[in-house]
Amino acid sequence: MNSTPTTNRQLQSLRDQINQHNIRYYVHDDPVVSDVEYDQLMRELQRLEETWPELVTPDSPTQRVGAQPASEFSQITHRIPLQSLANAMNEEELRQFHIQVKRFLDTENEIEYMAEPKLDGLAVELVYENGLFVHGSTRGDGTVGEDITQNLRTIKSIPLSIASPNAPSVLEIRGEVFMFHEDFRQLNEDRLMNGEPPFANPRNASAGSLRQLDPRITAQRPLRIYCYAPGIVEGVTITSQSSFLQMLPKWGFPVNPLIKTGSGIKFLLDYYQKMENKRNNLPYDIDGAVFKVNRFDLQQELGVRSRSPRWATAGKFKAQQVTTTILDIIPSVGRTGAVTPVAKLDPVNVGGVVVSNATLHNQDEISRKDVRIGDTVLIQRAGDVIPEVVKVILENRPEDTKPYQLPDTCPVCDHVVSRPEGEAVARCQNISCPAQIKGRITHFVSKGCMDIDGFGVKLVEQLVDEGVIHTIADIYTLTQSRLALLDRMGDRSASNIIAAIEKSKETTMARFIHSLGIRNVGEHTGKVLEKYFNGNLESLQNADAEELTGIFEIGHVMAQSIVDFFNDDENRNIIRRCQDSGVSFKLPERPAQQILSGKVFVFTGSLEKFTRKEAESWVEAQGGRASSSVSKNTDYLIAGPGAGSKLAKAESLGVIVLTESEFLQMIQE
Ligand code: 5U1
Repeated sequence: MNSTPTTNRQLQSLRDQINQHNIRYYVHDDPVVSDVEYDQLMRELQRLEETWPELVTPDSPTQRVGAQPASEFSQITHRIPLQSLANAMNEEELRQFHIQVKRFLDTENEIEYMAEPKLDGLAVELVYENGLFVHGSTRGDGTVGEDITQNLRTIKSIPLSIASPNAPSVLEIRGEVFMFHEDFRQLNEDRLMNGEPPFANPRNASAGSLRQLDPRITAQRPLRIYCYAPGIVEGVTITSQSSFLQMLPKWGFPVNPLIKTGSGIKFLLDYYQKMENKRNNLPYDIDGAVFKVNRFDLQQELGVRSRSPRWATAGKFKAQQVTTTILDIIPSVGRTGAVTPVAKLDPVNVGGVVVSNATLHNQDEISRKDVRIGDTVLIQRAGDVIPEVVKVILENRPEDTKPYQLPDTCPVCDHVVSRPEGEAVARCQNISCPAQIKGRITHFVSKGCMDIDGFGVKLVEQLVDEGVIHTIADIYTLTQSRLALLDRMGDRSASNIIAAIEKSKETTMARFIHSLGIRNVGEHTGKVLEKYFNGNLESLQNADAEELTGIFEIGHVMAQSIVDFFNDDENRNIIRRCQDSGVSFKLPERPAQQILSGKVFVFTGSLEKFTRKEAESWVEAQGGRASSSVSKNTDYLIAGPGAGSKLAKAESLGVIVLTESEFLQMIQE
């Protein structure tokens, strides 16, 4: 049978009606048809599409569950990384955020913010090209996520095509996938009826559902999405977070109805307080409130740190607390030798997560709280932070308890444990302690470091316990045949691990520095050092504390840790062995001629001839560095009209001050 234009129109009309009903239901929470009427439209569409399969379009509502089960998820590199949010744990930290924003922007004007509830779900990215949903991914490590397009297509609140005729040609949207409490309760009830284990909480249920290899299973899970941020947007100009969130429902995307804009610290504190009061009455889990500087140009100016933007913060709510009993206290030894007492608890559910360990931090904390084995304690869990013991319920203390004292020898290697003066942490002094070795290697191979896929804690433990590896350099001597000898290790896994080790060899100096586990040196410092030493590890190894403290963002403690680390012959030897095995660094790209090499610039006031972002990128392209604050290390302050405290400080420090025109002339020369 041949289709006719009438059939085509009929099909399109049905698709439009169903899409509009989805938007009424999921975006506006205001359905205008009953479930029965909606189902009738779907059935009619299915019937017609079965008759004319050549007329089925990829964005038809019948095409949400089409794909066959996959064997694994492929990876997607986000074109703009999905950053995480810095946390403000209380009102004071929220005030600090506001102060820092104003200081950074060097303004006395009130800052406009957008406030949103922080959903406890899973961050995803949706990508639309020419109005069609083309792929979607998990956040992953922020740079690379998993391709879960087929699963996201099954979520009815995600449009498969954009409703509006003037949709952007490219639209990337970030949002949170989550479940309503009521849907979660029903899902668990059904699972119990079917003899399946229930999910611990809505977040786990959402994560488990999104990571199904078979989209037909995901389709049965009551997932929702609220969208909250743009990635790349082409074809329309949007200037603020609030205008973006206003556009989203017009394009068919659900946005949390509790978002609000307002100005100043009072707005931030009021919203934070209101959301915390509302928290237990909302139909879904939230664990805080997100605050973003509203204007995109100001967001640009504020820029990003290594993982989180300066223009946003998550105001986290107070921790959830419950009581339980301490069954035992076990000292645990970390990669720096720090001995941390861990309370083994009678497992207890805290806000949907079963907790069986809590940190007791150190001996001083144990003594101050007088925590003993057998005590009933109040524990708390705040977000992703390790649960901790808040206090002992003394009324419930059994009779024969004894004060707890950490052992003075290492529980792993029996070597002496000592506590340097003025420090709270006791450390095992044996750098060959197996616990430290395992900790250092586990850190080295972890995701944020050398990112050796498949090299988990269990494998590290096996390899160290069997004496196969002792240092990070030994990782690069592993062979497939040696790995295959390990218990529960197949040939295929061994080959995958060797491939991942090989892949990790091409890295960056920043990543490698972070991976070495130098005390007080994290990911961001790795980047700072890479930039300063221009990818030359040799120069870093030979730098003294004076040179290091001269680098913006490197303080005395950090500088000393770095010097101590590289003064150790064993550490140098391990690094050399890694390099001999092929570990090499991609050099940061720089132009041949660098007229501003090593020069530090600060921009202040309202710039009229160029944007701050442009100026910063010119400076960086010529080997200089843009900084946010004036210090003795600043070489030039570029002051636009209305420059305030930074100008005064620069003058007092004798920093060269240039106008915008002088700066332009300088870089053009
Ligand atoms: N509501 C909301 N949640 N959330 C999470 N907004 C928001 N923004 C985020 C994240 C990670 O990141 C911004 C940096 C876009």
